[in-house]
Amino acid sequence: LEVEQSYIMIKPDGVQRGLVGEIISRFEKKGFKLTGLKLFQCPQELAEEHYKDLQSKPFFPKLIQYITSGPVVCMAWEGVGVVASARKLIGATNPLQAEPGTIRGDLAVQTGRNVIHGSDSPENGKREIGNLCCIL
Ligand code: DAT
Ligand code: MG
Repeated sequence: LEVEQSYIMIKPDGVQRGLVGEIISRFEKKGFKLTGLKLFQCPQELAEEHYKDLQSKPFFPKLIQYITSGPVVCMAWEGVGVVASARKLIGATNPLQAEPGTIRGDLAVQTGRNVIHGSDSPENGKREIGNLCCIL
């Protein structure tokens, strides 16, 4: 396993519901290193770029509407195996199928309001951090 970076984004519902501290705390306690953080209102074009692989899905317009509906918290987390480990901390896409103890399993109900994004590969981690989490 190599040192890698994951793009972790707290979605607008997570920010509105006051879950930022709770979510950051879980990554800190696990032992990963926070290397970038910002509050960001995602413009439509960037949201479409971020989710471009899902362009053809019927839920795509709603997904873009949701992600651009309020500020998100963009973060870069670094560590050995952080991409796969973050996906485990986050839990399944559908919060009703996410295990208790995971972020989605503990804090969410709907797929369309699932609180958090995490990169699905180290390559996408790099790409997403370049796109959205351009710190400083
Ligand atoms: P994940 O966020 O777990 O990586 P994904 O990349 O497959 O899941 O999809 C990105 C987001 O799109 C997901 O967090 C919520 C939304 N989404 C996925 N599948 C959906 C569905 N069947 N209905 C509504 N929204 C969906
Ligand atoms: Mg995904």
